[in-house]
Amino acid sequence: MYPFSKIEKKWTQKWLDTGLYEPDLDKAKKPFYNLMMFPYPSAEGLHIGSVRTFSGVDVYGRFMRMQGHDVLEPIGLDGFGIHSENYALKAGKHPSEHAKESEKNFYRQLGYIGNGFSWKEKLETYDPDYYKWTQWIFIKMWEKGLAYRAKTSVNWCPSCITVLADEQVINGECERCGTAVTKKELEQWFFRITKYADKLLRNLEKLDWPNHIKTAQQNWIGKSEGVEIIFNVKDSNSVVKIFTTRPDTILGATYMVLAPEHLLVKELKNKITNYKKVDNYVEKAKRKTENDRIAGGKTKSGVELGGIKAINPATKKEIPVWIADYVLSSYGTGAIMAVPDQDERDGAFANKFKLPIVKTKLIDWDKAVKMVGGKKKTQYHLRDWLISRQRYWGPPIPMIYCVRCGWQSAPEKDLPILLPDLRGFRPKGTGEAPLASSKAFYETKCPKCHDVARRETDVSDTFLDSSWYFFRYPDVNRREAIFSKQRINKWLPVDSYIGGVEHAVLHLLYARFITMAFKDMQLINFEEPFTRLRPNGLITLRGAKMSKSRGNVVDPDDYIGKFGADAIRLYLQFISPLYEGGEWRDSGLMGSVRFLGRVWKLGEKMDTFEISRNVSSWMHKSIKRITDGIQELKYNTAIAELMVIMNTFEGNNQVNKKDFETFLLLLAPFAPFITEELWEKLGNQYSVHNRSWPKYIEKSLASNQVNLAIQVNGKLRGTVSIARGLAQKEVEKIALNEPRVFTALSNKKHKKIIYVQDRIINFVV
Ligand code: ANZ
Ligand code: ZN
Repeated sequence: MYPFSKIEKKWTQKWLDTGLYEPDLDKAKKPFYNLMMFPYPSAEGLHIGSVRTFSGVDVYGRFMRMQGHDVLEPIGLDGFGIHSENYALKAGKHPSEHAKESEKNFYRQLGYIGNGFSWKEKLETYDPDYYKWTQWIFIKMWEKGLAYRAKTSVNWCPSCITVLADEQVINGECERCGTAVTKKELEQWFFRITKYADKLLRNLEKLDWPNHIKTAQQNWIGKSEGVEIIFNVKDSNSVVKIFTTRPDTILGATYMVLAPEHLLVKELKNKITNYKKVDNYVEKAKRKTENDRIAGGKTKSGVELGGIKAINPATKKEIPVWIADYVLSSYGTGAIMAVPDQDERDGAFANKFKLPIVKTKLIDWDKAVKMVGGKKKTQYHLRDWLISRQRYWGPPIPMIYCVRCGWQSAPEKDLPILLPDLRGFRPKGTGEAPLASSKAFYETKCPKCHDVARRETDVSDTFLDSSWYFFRYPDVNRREAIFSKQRINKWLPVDSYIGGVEHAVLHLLYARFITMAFKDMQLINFEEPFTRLRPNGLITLRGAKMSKSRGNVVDPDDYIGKFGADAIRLYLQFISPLYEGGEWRDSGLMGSVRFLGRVWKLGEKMDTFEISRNVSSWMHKSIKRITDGIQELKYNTAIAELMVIMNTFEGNNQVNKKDFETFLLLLAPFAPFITEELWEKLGNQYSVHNRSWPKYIEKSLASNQVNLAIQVNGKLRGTVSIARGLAQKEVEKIALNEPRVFTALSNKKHKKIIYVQDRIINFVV
């Protein structure tokens, strides 16, 4: 083994001292913003899967730097939020203490993996210098009418004891803790993401993103074109407005269904003959999760509104009106016309409750609208982003309530509204946030009338913290503004973004929304934050996802001291393309350890040779393969090619120094330490990492030269470059002249020659 410990320490320090990875943020000529998704570290530290993503992103950054770009590769952490707070609760610690420990451990580990981080641009979401601007964004959203307060039925996690946004309910469960989510009527803060529904949808087309992520966003936004039609209630002034995408089926509408929470139920209270039963059902439905309700397709339930009939405007027939929980209050108008003959769910419901079914005569879509006076309407499934949380560990929402003047934003000069060091931070379960117990916090003055007023005690969603962090990195030290427009327009949009696909409709949607809002506030001049997005694969151990609590984890701390960062990095990228996953094997790591050992050995004796100032022609194909592999994040193929080059070197008795230097340049993004050391040993100028990436000559690719392997008894003894299609007799002559072959054969007579045209000649003795 080579002295990796010494080498890695030496260069980590020198890179820091010389600011090798700090681009000039104002003067950079070819800015390249190389970003990985914002990590939220746990106290347990990194596992090897995160190291793979981080170093995988770094390979790309180093490659782009050698292509002449000024690369910004910042790092920071997302430490606010329910996830960290829940962990602190479990560990019996205050979230701020827990955060301090995780932060220290996180940066310690990131310090040794050999990434070219721009450390000066570091940021943490719980730093008041950062969340001051998170609060500032809230105020701007309020000023632009993009933040509002409303009472609706919202998602409630009974375990985290807080509300959640729709995007944070995954298959009916809390995104953070996996508990089944229920509904609650509460007044909450929302961001009007629906204002951008159409733009969020339309812009997808021009993004260089994986298709499955685009599709996920498309489905989540869920555009549907339909009509709103009014049905009159018999003997009443009340009407039912429905939303349908199939007005052409209206002749088959034999009954109606309202969502249980529909306002009409209360409005018609005096007319409904079975109100008690109806009210019972409404109460029961409220306690169900939305997921139960959608899945309710199998066990349909509902109650007829006794004494109520509606009139189908097309057939003029009286039809019954039901409430049922398969109709959602939050979509369309919260009411439907049921066409049991055409719609499967309506059919099942009608069968169960013996409701009339007729064979539907379809009419022309546009004609039907006209016939009943319907209004065309584009409906989106996307709902506004519920942004308030009844928790402690987040930025206090910078709003103030005055009984006389109503809701107002806190004056900007008062930012940040500091999160107080509250010992009783445990969520209460009353729907009231922990900060509501601190009079010192909530008591304030109304900015308008100066009378006593009350601060909002909810904090904002962590996803708000992470929706804008990439805007702060290029300008972390700016005091008077969130960022300078000039800086941001220079560095953003992010050129390469790599991260987990589980964020398809969470972070990736929120970040796009905030960017669009910034554009409309004229803070920036673009509207999409991430030009190229690529997912990262997952590394498994014994076939399963790594998890510390289940003891199924590879901890980089256990390996770094024994094998060094270069070997770990190289192996992690050799497993598969970065966007694919794979299984961690210690034996695989050993392969990369041995490989670097060979590179070291060759490098140590290299300085004695200098054959030519030019790169040998056979290298060009390899340069092309490695370049293409990195460009497409198929690092594994690039590394395989590096191995081919090494084999060739070892097969030859002399290695052209220029070739070896080229090899070091090609290996540098993967193994930044050993290459830097050998580069120096060969007498080159610091640093290998800002040298130009080797170029290949197109002409040489199609050259008539081939590499021929020469073996003696199947063992490689040399490689020579020969003309393609050379006669065997000629090849034998050249091969026998190779010194190492000559020595290996010494005086022995060979019995047999195995020859594979243009590839191998093997002398069997
Ligand atoms: C009559 C009809 C006939 C319908 C038919 C469908 C098929 P998307 O595509 O998702 O927009 N709908 C409307 N509001 C609803 C609500 N709040 N809860 C549950 N279902 C609701 O779906 C639109 C269709 O879903 C609408 O068109 C309506 O049923 C139903 F053969 O109206 B349709
Ligand atoms: Zn006031």
